[in-house]
Amino acid sequence: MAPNQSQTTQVTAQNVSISRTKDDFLYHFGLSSTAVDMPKMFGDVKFVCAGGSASRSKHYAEEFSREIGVAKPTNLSRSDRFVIYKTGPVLWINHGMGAPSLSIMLIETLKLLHHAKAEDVCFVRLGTSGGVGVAPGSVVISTVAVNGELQEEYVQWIAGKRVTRPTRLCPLLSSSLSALAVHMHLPAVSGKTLCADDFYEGQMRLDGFFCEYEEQQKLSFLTTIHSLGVRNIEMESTAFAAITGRAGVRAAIVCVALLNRMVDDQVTISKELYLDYETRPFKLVSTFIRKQLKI
Ligand code: R2B
Ligand code: URA
Repeated sequence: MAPNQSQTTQVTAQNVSISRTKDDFLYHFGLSSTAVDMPKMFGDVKFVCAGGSASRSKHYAEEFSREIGVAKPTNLSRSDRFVIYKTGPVLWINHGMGAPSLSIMLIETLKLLHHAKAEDVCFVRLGTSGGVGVAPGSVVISTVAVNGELQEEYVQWIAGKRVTRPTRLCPLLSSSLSALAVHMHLPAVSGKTLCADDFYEGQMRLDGFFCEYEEQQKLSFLTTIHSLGVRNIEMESTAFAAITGRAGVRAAIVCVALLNRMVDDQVTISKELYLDYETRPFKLVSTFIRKQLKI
């Protein structure tokens, strides 16, 4: 996993107009590529840690700054859509909920890293999810991301046509994280992650405003996906895996299960337990990063 000096890979936009443009405005970060010195500010980035909520990203960044002994970071984003915190060579950026929001964040982060001429960058999503046959609090390290049709694909519609992109996570990154989780005695499992396009019907919940299936059908679906190796359900993994894979950067997904969907639909855990659970992906990923970067 350590960046191999002889094989550095610069993040490079696969769009000639971006390479030619004088000034590129990253609208959802409120940052222009010429107003700030991108190589100076972001050229050293080696890890991008992404999570859904802005406050969780801030919390993770502040905790990491304490761990590595650097100043408490401030939000570098100039827009209220996303936050960006930088602690040494690690960025903490939120992506909101669902693939469309995540895709905007990832594309603008990749463009930012392109302008910064950053090299050998790894992306990690630290998130929450619904476990499938795993106990609440388990950390699920994704091996593969599948869409609602259980295909390892992220679906886009471009010019009125359905375009599919393969979902690619870095197997070495995932297996290294799994080995570290064992070493740290964290309750972790590795398995496939189902990416749904909504929280309710798309995840076979029985507690939505609409529901046209029975409990038996929900359980049958969850049993089927469990037998196919799915261990959790969330809402961004296919886009995350496909966009990073297409960009040629390594990526991993580490999500804590807030509940076991075989048992519950409602997320009713206490605030204290929620905070404890959402710290688990951070503990694993921050330890991993510190080992990799020797910081
Ligand atoms: C997990 O939690 C969010 C929904 O509550 C969503 O962003 C996800 O993937
Ligand atoms: N996030 C999801 O998408 N689903 C859950 O069940 C919990 C968190």
